[in-house]
Amino acid sequence: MPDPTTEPASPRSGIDPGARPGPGRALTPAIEVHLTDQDLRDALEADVYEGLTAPAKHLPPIYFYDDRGSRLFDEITRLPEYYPTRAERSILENHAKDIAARARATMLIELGAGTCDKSRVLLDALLAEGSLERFVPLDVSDSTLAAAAAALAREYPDVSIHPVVADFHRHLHLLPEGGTRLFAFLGGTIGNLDPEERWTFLADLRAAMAPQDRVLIGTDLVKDRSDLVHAYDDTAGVTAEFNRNVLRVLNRELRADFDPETFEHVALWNEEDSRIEMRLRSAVDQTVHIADLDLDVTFRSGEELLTEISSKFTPTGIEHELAAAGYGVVEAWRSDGDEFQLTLARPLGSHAPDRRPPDTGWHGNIGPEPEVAGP
Ligand code: SAH
Ligand code: AVI
Repeated sequence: MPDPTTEPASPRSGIDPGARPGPGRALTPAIEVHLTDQDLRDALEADVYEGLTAPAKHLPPIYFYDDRGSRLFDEITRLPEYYPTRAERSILENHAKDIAARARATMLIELGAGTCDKSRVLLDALLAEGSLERFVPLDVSDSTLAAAAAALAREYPDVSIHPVVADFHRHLHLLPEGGTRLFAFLGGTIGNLDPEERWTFLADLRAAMAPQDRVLIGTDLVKDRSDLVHAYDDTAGVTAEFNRNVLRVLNRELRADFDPETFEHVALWNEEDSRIEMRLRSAVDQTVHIADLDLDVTFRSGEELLTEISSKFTPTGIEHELAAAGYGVVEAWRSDGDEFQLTLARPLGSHAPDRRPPDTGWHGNIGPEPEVAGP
């Protein structure tokens, strides 16, 4: 997201003219931009107006990730309570060779790549496999992406690094084509989508995939409620700051006058929908003015604003919903303590299904548990 307090490492609104493609390329890779500042601004205005005038107030999680929000998320991944990053990394470290052998990808495309920390494990394995030519990290956060791409270009001089600023809800059909592609959607970010968004995302991706392409999806698994809640309510208060950061984004981008300190961080387990919900609870009766929308928003003391869902899945549910969206599971791997799963899937049939199948939640317990490779 645009952040006037920091100078982006690369221009957002077009291809960096200083970058040179090909082996031995310049250290600042060209950035392909499908999400301009104006697009993001239009979406922000529409989402904030809709979400804050709804009877149950809500905001989409995409707006957490300005420069500060991306840094806070990076801090979260190192917290003792936040197990998903460590669990996913351990699966990658144990099985990246196997993933690379099965995918044989010439191009790795990572959706919601962030700092690309874990991508390196996949890049190393695909290089060792001898197939990799190009890495395409995609993210909405331009400054994080630019910094990650510059570092990767230095570390992997033989790989063409091609960063893309885009929205994975809208721009999957615009991704680079050709060769054999491995799409990676790591971190459990698919859990931040509600069931309908997930199905649309999977169907859009399926439509963009060629028969030889594969997708690797990271999903957090259902587990003990207290471990889940602690992961989203750490003692150092980093997740609380990450949660409140969305209010700072609204203050800066839309000239709102939220006082973030008057909103308490809430992380609760919604058993019925199998998801953690992050909310911000107003500690007082208050009215917030959003100047750029010419909007006053009233909060009663105790009223909550839903800022993020983080769905937790079962292996069976994952397989079932992938099948419903036109994918077959190639193989799935779980972390030692069964906290997290990585699933490698391939497109089935000649094209994706064109309408939503009834009632397919990823957390549904339908049918027997599938075979999962051990750690
Ligand atoms: N994949 C990394 C980062 C996860 S954090 C990991 O596993 O650690 C989620 C990332 O998705 C952030 O970098 C955020 O900027 C990005 N993101 C969120 N919504 C997005 C969207 N709609 N389109 C593209 N990127 C998005
Ligand atoms: C990016 N995403 C998978 C994180 C999650 O766990 O849902 C975002 C996050 N929110 C709070 N902590 C981490």
